[in-house]
Amino acid sequence: MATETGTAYVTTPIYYVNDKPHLGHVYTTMVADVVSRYHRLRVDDTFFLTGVDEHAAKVSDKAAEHGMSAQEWADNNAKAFREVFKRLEMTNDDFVRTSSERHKAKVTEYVAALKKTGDVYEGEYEGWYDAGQEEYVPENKAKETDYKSPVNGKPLVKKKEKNYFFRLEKYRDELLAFYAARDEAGNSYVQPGARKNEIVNRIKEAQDVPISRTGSGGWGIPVPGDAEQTIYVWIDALFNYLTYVDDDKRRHYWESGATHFIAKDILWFHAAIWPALLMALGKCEGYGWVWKKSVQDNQLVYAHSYWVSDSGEKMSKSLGNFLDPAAIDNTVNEFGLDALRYFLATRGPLGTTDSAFSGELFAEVYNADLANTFGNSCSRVSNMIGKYFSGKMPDKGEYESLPTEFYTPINFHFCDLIETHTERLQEQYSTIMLNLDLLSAANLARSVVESVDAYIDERKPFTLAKEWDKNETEVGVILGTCAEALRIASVLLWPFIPDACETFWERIGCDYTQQMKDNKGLGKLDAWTEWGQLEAGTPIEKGDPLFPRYQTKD
Ligand code: ME8
Repeated sequence: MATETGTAYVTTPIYYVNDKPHLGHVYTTMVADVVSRYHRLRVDDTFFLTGVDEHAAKVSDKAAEHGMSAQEWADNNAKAFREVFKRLEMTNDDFVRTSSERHKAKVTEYVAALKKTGDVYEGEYEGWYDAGQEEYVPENKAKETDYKSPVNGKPLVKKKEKNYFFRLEKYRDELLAFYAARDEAGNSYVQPGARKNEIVNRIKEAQDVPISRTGSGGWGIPVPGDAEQTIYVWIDALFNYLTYVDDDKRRHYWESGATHFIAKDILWFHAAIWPALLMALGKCEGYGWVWKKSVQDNQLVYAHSYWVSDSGEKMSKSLGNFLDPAAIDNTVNEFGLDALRYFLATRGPLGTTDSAFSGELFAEVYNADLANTFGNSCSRVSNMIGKYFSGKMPDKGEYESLPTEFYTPINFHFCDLIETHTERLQEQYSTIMLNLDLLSAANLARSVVESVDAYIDERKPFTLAKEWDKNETEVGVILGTCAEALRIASVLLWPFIPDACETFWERIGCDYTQQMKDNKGLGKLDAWTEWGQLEAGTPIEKGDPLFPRYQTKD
């Protein structure tokens, strides 16, 4: 059965520009990048969006501290984010800036529409405000944490404001029904599923939320019809997922159901307020598309855990304990971009446990998973093909017609490899990828490489080659099979280590990189994982090691 293909929309949070980017931001964007690359590899028409969130009070405060206008400060830091993402070869299709005219105009339209239906109304609000997070904390939560910020521990401030509200309470039942329907379909809206109960309980008690503030000094989007009020930064920010795809060319991405990657800190906004806003907007004239069935069925929020420092604290800008762009740059210079991408995607806090970033673990994973596995196996096989077959792909034969001794239990590794030509492997990989289990997807691809190594160790082509006249065919079958299996592994590994895979493809005469360029960046996962595409006689280049082994310094 061929894997279903279609359209994909992948997003990251838009990051505050009060300061420079750090590992946390790079992480979420990297994960979203790997997933976007997977979608493109399997021919999905993909849109990957990241960007920055500018209209926060902490941005204008920080700008004032530095004697700059909020816009100048935002411009500088937006540039820093854009540069880091470019340097890390993120494949985002656009970059959100909430100070862009496009975004501001659309948000104004959405809020005006919500005012018209009465889901946004004027009122007064008093509550506990977390200035660092720019959000109100409900009374019961505030009490639990002794009226301190659950994120940075600073005291919460009692604040009273006249402002506009969103009727979240009205959407409680619709939200709960939506959650239940998704659970029933076996496709939880909030993932990992372990995070869901807390949200559902909180929805049951949800009250209307303020969506505007006064005294922003003009930094923000004015509430339509009331220039004294500015749209609260969180509402402004959530709408980015719509504003950048709200046109005839891009709307189908939204309609396919977005995959929103975030960390657990901002889950409430994405898990409750965001779908409720969509439900409300979907009822406004001309906006039925924002909450159509395909969105309700497929949109999801994946909330990962935190990178923490060695002492277990969350890495954050305000705490000043983050791995900054310079440190990230050093890591890339030392190990290569593929290594960083691979490490973040496979050893990061994707599930429900926090991860500590350690240089030691990084080097260990690099050597074990990349240098000693894929890198070494590619060198080993191409070196032997160079030595025994003058650098030409040997004839690996048709596995159906090979001597039966190849099927004995002793040769189980060979059978493993042969199975790689079936659709099973590719299907398994796709299922895992679509479950966003990146470590298992990478492990599955690596298991093919491990089978190659085990097969070589078992059959010992280097020993067989000593009696060349007798064993030439067998050595050819072994090495040809290995080269073919490595080709398939490289296709599956491409979202994680694209640079190395593209180099390898060039060396084995596969024009996949060119094919992707010619096809709007889309690959052909199904076709490329079919067994038997390396033809006998194709030149196989040796080249330098793809991942030179890292020697630990004392
Ligand atoms: O919250 N570990 O922006 P933000 C893992 N503008 N991920 C981390 C992290 C860490 N230690 N620190 C940050 C905002 N992140 C809002 C979002 S979206 C409509 C508006 C990542 O700059 C993670 O993705 O505080 C987290 O959710 C995000 O950065 C918060 O970035």
